Amino acid sequence: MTQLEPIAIRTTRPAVFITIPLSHYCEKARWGLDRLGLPYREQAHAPLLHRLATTGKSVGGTVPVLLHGRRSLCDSTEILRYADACFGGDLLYPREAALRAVVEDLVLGFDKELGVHSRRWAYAHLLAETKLLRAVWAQGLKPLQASLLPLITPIAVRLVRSGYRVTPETARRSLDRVNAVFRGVAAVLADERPFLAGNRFSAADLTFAALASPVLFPANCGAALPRLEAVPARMRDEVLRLRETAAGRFALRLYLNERRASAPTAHVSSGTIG
Ligand SMILES: N[C@@H](CCC(=O)N[C@@H](CS)C(=O)NCC(=O)O)C(=O)O
Repeated sequence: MTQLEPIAIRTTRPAVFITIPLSHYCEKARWGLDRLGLPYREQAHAPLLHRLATTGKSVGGTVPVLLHGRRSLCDSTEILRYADACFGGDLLYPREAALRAVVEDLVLGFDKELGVHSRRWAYAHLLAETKLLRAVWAQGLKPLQASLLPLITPIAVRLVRSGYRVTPETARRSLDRVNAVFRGVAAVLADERPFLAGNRFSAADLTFAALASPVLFPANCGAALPRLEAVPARMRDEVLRLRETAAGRFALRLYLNERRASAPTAHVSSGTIG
């Protein structure tokens, strides 16, 4: 794995990385930060309470948000581009223009399609499992936020259901969309290339694997996913099936070979109200 010395950022204090630990978009950004070794301190939030930290920073108050020096990056792709640039570029985003355009295109496509549909499908199974969800949402929180979870969970469940339009019908359609993305990825990989764009790992591979994590539950994943054994059988069966597809195997291989653990400076702590 390529690792450059972070010359440009050595003097800056660790970035603040605002997350909901279950979020796969947060996992996407976290993977980039970990891979490049950009020092950060993760500030974990319960859903709803994250708004206290993100409102006025990101469009719609979403996570992840990265605060670094005077910069605030409010979207997972922006964070990947920024981290890459901090280390001189050409690590997650190829310097060569045509190849970079391919990577940008793939990332955008996964953001808009895979990320939305893998999340909706996963929530369709998890929203009914209130106890499990609450335990997952509690991971990484400081005691005050964790103590508010019993109060917040029923409201957050309702908001997630309506905000992401989670119904049995939309969940079925979302699974179809995930399957279609997986087929597309399998088609790209059919010539036995090792990565999606060019012959080395890029933001495209990272984004695919991270945004597929809610349907694959990869070992090594930095998101606070429940244990696969703890989820409803119908969800588990589908995860096991997707893991056996060519794209599923590819994502699991990326997690195994390309996802190293969080940097030693990184740790989950709670947010401003914790
Ligand atoms: N385009 C954004 C999407 C981020 C996103 O949808 N984040 C979700 C968590 S997975 C979120 O913040 N949801 C809570 C909210 O909308 O307030 C990115 O890539 O960062």
